Amino acid sequence: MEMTLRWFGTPYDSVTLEQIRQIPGVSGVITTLYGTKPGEVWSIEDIRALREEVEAAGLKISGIESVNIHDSIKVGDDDRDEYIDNYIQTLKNLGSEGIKLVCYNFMPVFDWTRSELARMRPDGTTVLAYNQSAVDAIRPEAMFESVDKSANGYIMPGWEPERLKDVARLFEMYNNVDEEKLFRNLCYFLNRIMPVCDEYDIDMAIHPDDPAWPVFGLPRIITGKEKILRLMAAVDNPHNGMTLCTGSLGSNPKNDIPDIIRSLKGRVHFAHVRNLRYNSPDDFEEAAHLSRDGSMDMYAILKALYDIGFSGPIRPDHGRMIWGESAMPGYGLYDRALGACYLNGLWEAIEKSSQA
Ligand code: DNO
Repeated sequence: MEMTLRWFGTPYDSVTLEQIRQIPGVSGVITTLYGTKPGEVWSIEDIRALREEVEAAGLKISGIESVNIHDSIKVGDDDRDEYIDNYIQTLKNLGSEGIKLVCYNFMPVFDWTRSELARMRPDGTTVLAYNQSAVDAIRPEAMFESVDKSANGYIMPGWEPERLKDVARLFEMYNNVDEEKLFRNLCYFLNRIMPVCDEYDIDMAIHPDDPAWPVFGLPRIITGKEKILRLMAAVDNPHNGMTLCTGSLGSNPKNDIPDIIRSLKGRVHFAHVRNLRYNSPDDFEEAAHLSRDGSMDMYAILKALYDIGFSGPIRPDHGRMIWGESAMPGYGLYDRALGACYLNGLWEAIEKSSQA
């Protein structure tokens, strides 16, 4: 296991590489070329400049989150092959710069969805939260505006204003796309990119849908154990793997996360570990990483990762906003640093007690 922190790049993040380097036990960042649009080729020069900046700060690039997928690929439009060719070129460029892990998602239109980006908790901290009735009551356009307005001036991942300014057209693209078609399009994409992943030893790590059910009537396909295992079997190559995101899978309390982890031995390439608190079947909010602050057993989750021999990067996920910090919601320094220390502590205890 390698502890990392997500970092959006100097122009986009309030957190610096120097700060990340000072978190005990964090040796790498998970980063991206945040200014690129889905479908563009990432040039070797841009990738190299990013790598050199990270390395100059004494860290390494442990993986990319995300190389986003163009909607034409998700929908299966006539021009999808051109966009897949571009994706393949990006993978080759990443591979030749020594980057071997790519996190992506296959959610239509939006990436993750939350109804609030700063819900106040009794201790004065704020967290991201999801309320189904609030989501049901809002149009997607209004949702975008509200996310954009509450993002403290940052661009939230997956909510790029330029792509989403025409939400209605994006929704139209998905008119004839049901779960089955989306699944087939995902397999088509993966089958086309696997040869280059084999050649450059790149692990593709699909991120689960967040929340783990359809929103705004759009299909969602990476929501639980059965569907994940179906994908692993459909493209049965070890480079086709998962980002095990506890907060996303865990949005549905019926998902038994340690069991899902154990069923995915060899296919978990990356882990996002964070806790959630369920308030009602309709409502959850994010919590501190500590088990007793939320509804998940973080020890059981890490123990399952340890038991399947997980050796990839792990990162604390969304943190609370604490100590007056102003940052991209979920991505401040302080609470994620606390999360990294807590997860490192749990891991050390698991490791030592397993070897005793
Ligand atoms: C939200 C993140 C997601 C994730 C993508 C992966 O904060 O977990 O935006 O990065 O779904 O492609």
